[in-house]
Amino acid sequence: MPWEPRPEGCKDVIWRYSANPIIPRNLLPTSNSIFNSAVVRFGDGFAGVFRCDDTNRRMRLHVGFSKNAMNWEINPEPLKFECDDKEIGEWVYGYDPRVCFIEDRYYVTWCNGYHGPTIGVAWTNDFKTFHQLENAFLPFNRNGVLFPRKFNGNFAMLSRPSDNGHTPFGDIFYSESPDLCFWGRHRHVMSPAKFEESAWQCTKIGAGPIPIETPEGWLLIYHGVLASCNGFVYSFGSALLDLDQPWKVKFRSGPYLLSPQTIYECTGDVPNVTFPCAALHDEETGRIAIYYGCADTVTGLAFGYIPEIIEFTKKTSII
Ligand code: BMA
Repeated sequence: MPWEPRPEGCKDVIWRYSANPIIPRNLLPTSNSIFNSAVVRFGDGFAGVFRCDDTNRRMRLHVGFSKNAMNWEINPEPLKFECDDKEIGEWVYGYDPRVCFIEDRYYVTWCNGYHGPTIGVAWTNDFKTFHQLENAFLPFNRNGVLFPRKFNGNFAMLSRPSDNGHTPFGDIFYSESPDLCFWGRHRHVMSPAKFEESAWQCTKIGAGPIPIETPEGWLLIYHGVLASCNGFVYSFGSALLDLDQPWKVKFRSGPYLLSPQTIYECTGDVPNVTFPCAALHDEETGRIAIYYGCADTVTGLAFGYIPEIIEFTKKTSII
């Protein structure tokens, strides 16, 4: 997996890759921007589903492959889902994908246009054919993130009910499904923080990469939004969720892990956005590489150690 050691003198829990951004906005002849994307290990390399907004400014998903998870070859043609039901399969728009391996296949969840944004679900074995299932929830919803294993035989997903626009609110919820068609057992996970306590996450929050199972709980990296006098600012932080009842939050970081500070995070189509959608990690070394969209324009990479992130989450917790 990609890795670069912590720079000398750096005391931050996570640090940016020195060659960021790893994916430029115009990698494809038709791309306006490539960001908020999902990557996973696949075969002897890596695969991913990328948010590529085109130069019509339409939000499209594209499949990509890489040997080292840093240099990506992204298909110039948009991803086309196969779906038995025309009403569900009709493409309107899609963005902010996540990819999760559960049991024997890869599942893609994304923000799917169906009378407004909701959570689309599909699966693939080969990143060539994608079988689209029912939308998980009613509109409006965003940031649908599956857990990598079942709970009492049920699939589990985090999501963030929203509105049809640039939602000025948002809590994270948990839901279960026996078949990825019917969803229920909805539970509240967490609300935005109090402004006085942790302002970067006081307007809305949403799950980021697929949660990582650790002995201390599910490590959830999530984005949080501050409504500043100059618009929304998207940072990200970390939480630890109960291993058996993942809607119960044990710890939640007060400070952010990363906020928009570099030129590529602060300038672009939407300034001041760092938006994580995927992470690769190594059990043995504890290393983690977090993929995040920068200013809704390019894709960046940040590194850290899972044990250090857990320690930070507990030490700074606002719970
Ligand atoms: C959210 C989503 C994200 C985007 C963010 C900042 O509502 O649309 O895709 O990165 O806004 O524009």
